[in-house]
Amino acid sequence: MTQATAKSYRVPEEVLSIARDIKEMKIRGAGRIARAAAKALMVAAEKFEGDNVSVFMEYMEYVARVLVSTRPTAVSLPNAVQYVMRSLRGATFTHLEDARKAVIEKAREFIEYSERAVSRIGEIGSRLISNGDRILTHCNSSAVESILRTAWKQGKRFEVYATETRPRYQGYITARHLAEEGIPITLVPDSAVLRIIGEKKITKVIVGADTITANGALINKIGTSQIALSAYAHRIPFIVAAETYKFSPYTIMGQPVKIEERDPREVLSEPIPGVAVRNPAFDATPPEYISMIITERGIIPPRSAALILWEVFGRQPTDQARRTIDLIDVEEDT
Ligand code: RUB
Repeated sequence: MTQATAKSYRVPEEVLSIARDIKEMKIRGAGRIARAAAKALMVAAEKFEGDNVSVFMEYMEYVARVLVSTRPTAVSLPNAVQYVMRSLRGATFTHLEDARKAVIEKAREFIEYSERAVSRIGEIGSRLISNGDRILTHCNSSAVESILRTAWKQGKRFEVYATETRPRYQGYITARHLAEEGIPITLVPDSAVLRIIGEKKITKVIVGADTITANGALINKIGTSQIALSAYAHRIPFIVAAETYKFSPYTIMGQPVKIEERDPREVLSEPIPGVAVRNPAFDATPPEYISMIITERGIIPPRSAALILWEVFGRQPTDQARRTIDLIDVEEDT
């Protein structure tokens, strides 16, 4: 049997290019990645050229696998793909147009939900911001930006410290966005965090999330756990902003979260002979160091993560956790 490829399925270039952009981090941040994946499934459904329902199903499953294979850590990606694909997986269609419509509707629904969730987190989280706050954030998170922007628009006055976030410097994105809003923002090296917390009397740390596990641990950009430890040492709140599709149903069965290990050249562009380089892109912060998680459904203590999973996924988490998928690399395959 010959191996199916993007070419044999005639996957549109627009879909493959979204997958490549996620892999190469031109599209990045857990929420954006999830919305881009839903959009890719929508485009794939719209542009499918055949007329056979079962070929359409196979083709859509193939596209889903390519998308899920792009980056391993943010659970928002498989959650978004699963949300859209459930429209096909649980149903029997006789007409291609009905199947196509089902995918397009679900993808649109996910994207709209996700955008509303980010702005709802902004509203809920803004209530926690007070005049005079000195807030530290790490990396670049749309959910965190939504909180800060909303609070600022409400007239609250505070200042923000953003870490550079080596090696990809996503902190620069945060700094630029907040400066555009007129929010006082100071960029600091990652290694200055403990010093800044003490010296500037930081009042709150707020970060985003790539994945929240069933026991309430946070998986986020590398360096997050060091910041959480520093906040804990100074007894200041460490707050996480996470839409509910960043909670991982897979972890209910104890499946560990895969930490993406990226190209060492992101750390050291010119290799030094005899020097090994590691470049893990994410780390895990245990629930003990997390004060609260702001979701679009309200604020929860980290230990209630399993309740969110139960509410959002119902009995499905275990079904999902049993699913194993063969990964397909978008670059090697196209
Ligand atoms: C981004 C990162 C962000 C979360 C949350 O990592 O760790 O904190 O994804 O972002 P990367 P958002 O740049 O490697 O994708 O709130 O925008 O979903």
